[in-house]
Amino acid sequence: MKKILVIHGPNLNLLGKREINIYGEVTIDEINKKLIKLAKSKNVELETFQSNHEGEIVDRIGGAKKADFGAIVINPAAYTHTSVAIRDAISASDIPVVEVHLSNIYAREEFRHTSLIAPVAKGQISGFGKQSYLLGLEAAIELL
Ligand code: CA2
Repeated sequence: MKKILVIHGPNLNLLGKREINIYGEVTIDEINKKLIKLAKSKNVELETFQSNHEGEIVDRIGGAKKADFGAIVINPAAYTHTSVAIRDAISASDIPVVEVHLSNIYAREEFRHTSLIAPVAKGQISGFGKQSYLLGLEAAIELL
């Protein structure tokens, strides 16, 4: 069976608990449940992973191909704008990576307008709330 890894970056564990005006009421568990349901309907195995630690995210990306994942969907959260380490890990991963964001990063503060990840991702989906993840997963499944 084909496998996809979904990675949630720092603070996304707080979804639905804080900053509801920006990110809405949806929780990470609800997003994961919807993703797993969509994956099942497409006969794809899905694993989800959230971390607040850059190195842990780098390790998961680096090990993804060996662990038989055919694609990654990632919301790098704040690391989108800062992490050369995550960018380099994606660049070296040898599998397609889809970048997703709940909010439209280009409609927010200027420091969010730059993604270090976008140039090494297959594509980016930004601004559709939890739907960004579902669209990202559909794109990743097509890329398998
Ligand atoms: O829109 C997105 O998905 C972001 O990746 C979310 C990041 C932000 O730094 C990016 O610029 C855009 C923030 C994730 C933290 O989420 C929180 C959720 C609830 C409470 C606090 C933070």
